Amino acid sequence: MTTIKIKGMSCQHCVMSVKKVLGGIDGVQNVEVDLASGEATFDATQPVSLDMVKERIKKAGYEVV
Ligand SMILES: [Cu+2]
Repeated sequence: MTTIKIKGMSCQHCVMSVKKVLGGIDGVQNVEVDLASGEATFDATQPVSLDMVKERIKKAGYEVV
């Protein structure tokens, strides 16, 4: 399981947006996003580039810290 910390989420809508972004990445499954801690966890069924994850989160308006 991979855990990343995301900055900029302020409500459930943000959580859904981040979930959608992560869930749209090839090989990413079981995405969970916690608003209170700002943490997102997911399982990767194939190697997932963290740089790519950061880029996509950024495009959605949030930041991986
Ligand atoms: Cu929001």
